[in-house]
Amino acid sequence: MPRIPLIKLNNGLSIPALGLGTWQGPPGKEAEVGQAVRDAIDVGYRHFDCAHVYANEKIIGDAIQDKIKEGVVKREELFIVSKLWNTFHRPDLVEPALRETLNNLQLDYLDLYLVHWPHAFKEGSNLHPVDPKTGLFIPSDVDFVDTWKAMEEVNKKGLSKSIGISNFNSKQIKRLLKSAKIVPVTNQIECHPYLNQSKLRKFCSNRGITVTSYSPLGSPSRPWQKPGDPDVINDPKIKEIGNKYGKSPAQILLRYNVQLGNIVIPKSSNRNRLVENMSIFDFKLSEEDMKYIDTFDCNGRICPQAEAREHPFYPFKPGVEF
Ligand code: NAP
Ligand code: SBI
Repeated sequence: MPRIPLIKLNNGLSIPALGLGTWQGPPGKEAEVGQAVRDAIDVGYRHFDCAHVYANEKIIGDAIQDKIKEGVVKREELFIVSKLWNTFHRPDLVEPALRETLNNLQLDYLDLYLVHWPHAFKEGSNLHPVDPKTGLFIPSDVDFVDTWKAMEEVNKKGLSKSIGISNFNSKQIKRLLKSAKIVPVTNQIECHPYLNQSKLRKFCSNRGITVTSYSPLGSPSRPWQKPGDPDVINDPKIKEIGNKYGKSPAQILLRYNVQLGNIVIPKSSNRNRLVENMSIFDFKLSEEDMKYIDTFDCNGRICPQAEAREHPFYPFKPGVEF
């Protein structure tokens, strides 16, 4: 079984450098994730990236509980991550949202809880409140600085051993750190050769914040993909590098991310590809190849959540450098 190295967080705890993504894209595919989590635990995954908005935490919880009951793994050997959705940013909603996630996952603590996006949506039972006139998400005016205070409280209560952020830009992190008592352990952001995030990675690293890379394979089955859109896993240059090392394009993309120093969370529901994706710790890309892959950077963002673009806290506004 390939060994997955650990990365030290700024609070002394450690996270496996590779975890399983559990966002399944289009509705109707939620059930697949249960088998994927069972297979992943069997083949050696210990880190699982979940979120309330993926609407599958109960299925994942069942799979984890089965594997604990079977004696394959103990709770303390797992690293379970979830995320606070945008409709629960109001400070009084943070602990109840986390408790609902814990209930679904059938756990009494998380290893890491993230603020999923810096911008908040109108509170209520609709996770995606859209204004029919504009097609844009209806904002809430909750400030992420206030949300973070409530995140610090759930961390102090032991409901999550670590806390972090996702999709925050450098300006937003600076603002958060001005009032934060607890520095986020990670910023989970999109990262792959077409968007290698060199500035934001350096910025985070200088502040003791790790980077967790999402969509590291370019999210080839994202629901909004159109012909001609960026498709990094099918880039012939990546394939050619793979041929040189006797590795697949996915393994080159994941190894690139790991060598940047990032934690990486590819999603797969296929047992062979689960093994393929974790078999990346037995080879090293040369400095020259790392630099070559760095040159593929082309601002190729594939996960912009564009329907939030008018929100004052939208992180990817044109003009915000990184
Ligand atoms: P991804 O991991 O880049 O790509 C997943 C896709 O690649 C799936 O269609 C999968 O299909 C395919 N795949 C997996 N391994 C493969 C291989 N070895 N060869 C060829 N194809 C392969 O995309 P993602 O799901 O967008 O990102 C990963 C995770 O990051 C998510 O699941 C989620 O947990 C997290 N995420 C977080 C945010 C955020 O806002 N914080 C946003 C996006 C994603 P099969 O399943 O059929 O193998
Ligand atoms: C969803 F559950 C629905 C839509 C959606 O679009 C943006 C990307 C995202 C997200 O916010 N986090 C993900 O992992 N995928 C998502 C999730």
